[in-house]
Amino acid sequence: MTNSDISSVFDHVADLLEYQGGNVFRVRAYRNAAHTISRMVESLASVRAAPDRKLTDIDGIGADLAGKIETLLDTGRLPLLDDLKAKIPAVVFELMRVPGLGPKKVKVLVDELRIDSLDALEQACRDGRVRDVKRFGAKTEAAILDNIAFAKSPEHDRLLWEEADEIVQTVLAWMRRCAAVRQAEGAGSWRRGRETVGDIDILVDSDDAAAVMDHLQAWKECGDVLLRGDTKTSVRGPRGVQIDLRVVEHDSFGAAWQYFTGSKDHNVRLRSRARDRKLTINEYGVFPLVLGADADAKRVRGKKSASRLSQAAAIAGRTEQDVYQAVGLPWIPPEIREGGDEIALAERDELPTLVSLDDIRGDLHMHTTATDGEATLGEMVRAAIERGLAYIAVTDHGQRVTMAHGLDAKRLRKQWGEIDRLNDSLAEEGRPPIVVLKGIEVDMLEKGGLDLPDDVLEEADWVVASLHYGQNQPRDRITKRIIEAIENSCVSVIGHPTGRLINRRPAYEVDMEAVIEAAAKTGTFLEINANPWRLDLNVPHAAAAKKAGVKLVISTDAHSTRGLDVMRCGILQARRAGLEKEDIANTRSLAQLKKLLK
Ligand code: DGT
Ligand code: CA
Ligand code: CA
Ligand code: ZN
Repeated sequence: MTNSDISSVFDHVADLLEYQGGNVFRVRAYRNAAHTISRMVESLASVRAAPDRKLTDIDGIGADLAGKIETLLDTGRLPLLDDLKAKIPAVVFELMRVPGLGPKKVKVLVDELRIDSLDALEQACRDGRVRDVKRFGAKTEAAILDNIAFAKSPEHDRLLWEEADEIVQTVLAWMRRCAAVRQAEGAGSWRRGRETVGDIDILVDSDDAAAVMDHLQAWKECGDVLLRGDTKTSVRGPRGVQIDLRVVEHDSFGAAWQYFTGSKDHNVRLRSRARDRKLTINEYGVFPLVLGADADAKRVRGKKSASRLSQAAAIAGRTEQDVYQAVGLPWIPPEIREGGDEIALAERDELPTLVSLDDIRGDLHMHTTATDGEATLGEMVRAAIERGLAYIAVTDHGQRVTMAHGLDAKRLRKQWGEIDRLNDSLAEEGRPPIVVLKGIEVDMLEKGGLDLPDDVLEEADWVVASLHYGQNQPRDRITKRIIEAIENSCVSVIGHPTGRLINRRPAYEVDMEAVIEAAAKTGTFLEINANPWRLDLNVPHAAAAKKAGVKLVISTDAHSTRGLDVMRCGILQARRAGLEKEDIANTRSLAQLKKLLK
């Protein structure tokens, strides 16, 4: 079990104990442990294995929790959680998936309204019965109704890309240990870098499909086998995710990789292009279109003999490049294979040169222990140097974010003093390995304005303005707050401009067109927040910003040193929006970035 698995088990336990009305200190202990573990850099397994370390050295982990961690590491289960689950009706889990419904509210709904399903809750809201429950009211009722629609959508029951990536990397590493495997790769939505992934698609080049499928089933993380055919098997992997494994022959690998990477829309368009050229494309290769051949291919699809038979006539199939070339196209990056204008662009040789991780020179949004970060200023700077960054901006929260002990002018200036001294000492060693910008993440206040005065912000090198409070305000109010910040000459960038949290919370109501227009007019940047839960701006908005001439900033919003590593998630998002190096401000050198600043 990974740290995040164990963290979510503890979170789950905390929820269920809270539902039962358990001891608040016990609930809090699980909650805190979950939080700490989710932010640890080292894996719990390695802490446990180290001879000179103990699990109980970790903040908030006493002997009892350490024992539970060991049980989880050894068995992958926690008897306490199983007990709790057995005692609590299933509807509770269903209801807790609704954003904004915690264990306490769920308990009231179940006890007082005898709610026994999500549908029943929806009906109760429609009937106006929820508003009469103590401490609920009409506004809460309306919010619950909205959030039920959100929770019900299958769109919100998918893995985050980063979670899927962890599984993909582990399963590929395992598959590559099998002697029968010539090549193993990931495909599907994971390869296209989608925000979320439904199931995981793995492709293997091998002559011995049975041995390859046996190897997958021998993986210690392999759960139920859902299906097993001659060349395809589907199994349950970690977190219950479905893994589809397909085994193909060497000369078909490129065709199969192309086919199973998708998207479906992209493939449909590619096939119709092939047809225009008297060709047919399938997962075995590209073939001359002869009357009846397609029907043949359908009839025999998936049979080994059939793939051999069709290979005799294949004009491409070994690599993806060959497949695209056979229909007169350059290779198209997976992130833009969504059935938009990518084939037209490829045809005209106008595919964008998508931004890549290597292009990034700086990270302009991060937190330290001065507010809600886990690492000190020095630790963050060192981690940024290790990651090869040329500059960073330290952007702790402004004073409005009381929960995070936000900075007032005095504490902020004190931090900036530390940053000055740090830059000086880095410069003493000759060419400084990194430059640290004096930044701040100010809050756009509910009533308008920012939570720190302009005379303070004028001293900053970099100002992120974000909207954390009053997210339920009407659309025009929120839009006005954001545009006001954009028009403030001190503000460099708008942080996570729509506030959405994937699978958890929809974006607030905002007129993005007006925001983009104002950003273009004033030369304010918009953020692509790289945190895998946020990825905010989303793809359509980021593409629209580019079109309007707005520069984007890809930032990690790191709250720990490990948090700096999510930059790659933001890069994938930018690539899917078709963004190039030129469109991203933090691909510039610091000198160029400063010129670009308004
Ligand atoms: P997901 O799993 O919901 O995140 O999305 P995908 O894109 O990974 O979809 P999945 O796993 O159903 O299929 C993987 C790829 O295989 C898909 O992107 C295209 C290809 N594929 C699957 N089924 C079909 C099909 O019926 N027709 C075509 N043209 N392609 C298909
Ligand atoms: Ca898939
Ligand atoms: Ca699949
Ligand atoms: Zn932040």
